Amino acid sequence: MISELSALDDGPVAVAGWVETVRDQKKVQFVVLRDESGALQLVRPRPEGDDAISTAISALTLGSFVAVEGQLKHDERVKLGGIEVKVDALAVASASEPEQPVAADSSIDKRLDHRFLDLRNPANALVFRIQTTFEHALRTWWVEHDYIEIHTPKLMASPSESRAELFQVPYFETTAYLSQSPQHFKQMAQAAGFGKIFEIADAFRADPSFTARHATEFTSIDAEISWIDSHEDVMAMQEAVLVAGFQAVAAKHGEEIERLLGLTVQVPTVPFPRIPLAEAIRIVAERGYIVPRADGDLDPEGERRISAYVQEEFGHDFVFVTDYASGIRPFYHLRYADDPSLTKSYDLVYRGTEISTGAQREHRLDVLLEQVADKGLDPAEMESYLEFFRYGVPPHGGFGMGLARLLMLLLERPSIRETTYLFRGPNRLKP
Ligand code: AMO
Repeated sequence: MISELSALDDGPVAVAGWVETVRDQKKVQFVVLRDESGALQLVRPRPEGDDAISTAISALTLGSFVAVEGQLKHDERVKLGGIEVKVDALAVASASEPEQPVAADSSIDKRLDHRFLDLRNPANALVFRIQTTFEHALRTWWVEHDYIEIHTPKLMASPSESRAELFQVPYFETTAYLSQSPQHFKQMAQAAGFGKIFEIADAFRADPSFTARHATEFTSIDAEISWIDSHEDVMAMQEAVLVAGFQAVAAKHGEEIERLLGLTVQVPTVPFPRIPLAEAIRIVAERGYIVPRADGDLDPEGERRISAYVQEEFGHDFVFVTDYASGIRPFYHLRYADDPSLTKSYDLVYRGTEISTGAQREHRLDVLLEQVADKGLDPAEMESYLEFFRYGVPPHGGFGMGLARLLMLLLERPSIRETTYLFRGPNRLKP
């Protein structure tokens, strides 16, 4: 790998990568070669009357993948890492067409059309190294805490969240739905006595919006745990696992993130601030913003405002907004015994945007059936879900969190299009 060269002594080496620039001068030819680990200057003094190698270098098109043998030389004057390789042999594995369809300043749509070229940009590829480290850290935390990893089906007989935003697919003689969330099956794992589970997998929403934070297919990070006293236990677990993820990213990529993205990773402190929704609405109102939603939920501007308040007041990037009204929460959220108008639930807002929803779930079948009726839902349609509650189930709760949203906010990217490997939206199914 190119990144390994500087540790080697001068002498023969073999490297491979794609051509980033060519400076085809009269006396000497320079090529910048890049692989996934870094970039390297290749040099070749031009022989009188040219030869096969100098002709091949002159003919190189940007982006072509080439393999090179040559002599490594340390030289402080070389800006790119203080090393260069003098070319002895060069083979083009696969030539690029001469015109590259995208540049760093192309529109995001153009870049996504040619995502594989866009991802050759080291800053764009770094997002997915960070994602790998982050997911690995979460998974490690859960595995070390005895969680079971589950893989739930994405083809469903009934909607997993609501009838809205639902993709239907022909399924032999019937219709299937694409899973909007593993909600049902992570709860099933509690009825199965698994105790603590997690899943990192795709979720689908037929959401027609074109915002920076909505996709029709996204990676959802989900966890569910038994024997909780309230949503507080879920929040405590979620903040611990997030800290593990942030610590791992800061340790492994902190320097590269500074260099390529100009950002410092802030590992959050625990506990994250918690503010009941009614109080959050009051705080932003006192600070001049009346949330315009009739249903009493925070709108995106309200989320930004409460985050700004938390940042000023507590110096924290995260806030758990808790105790949502029953009217704006799904039927499965557990309601307070002394005030059934409120649920034991929360949204996690990070730097002004909701990244997660969590709650204690209603595990008592009789109460659950009342809440199903209260929401005007048809219990017959939910029979296979309700079945999980007929033979005993412990008190439980969990959360779902959008991976791309979190990365967008962490890395200060303008859209989840930048932090999703291949974005899917209402008018994007390719590549
Ligand atoms: P919710 O619907 O709030 O909750 O989704 C949880 C989190 O998933 C992410 N998300 C999305 N990301 C990108 N594009 C979308 N269209 C999109 N929709 C949702 C967000 C959001 O906060 N079952 C519950 C979770 C639970 O209670 O365990 C649920 O799905 O980051």
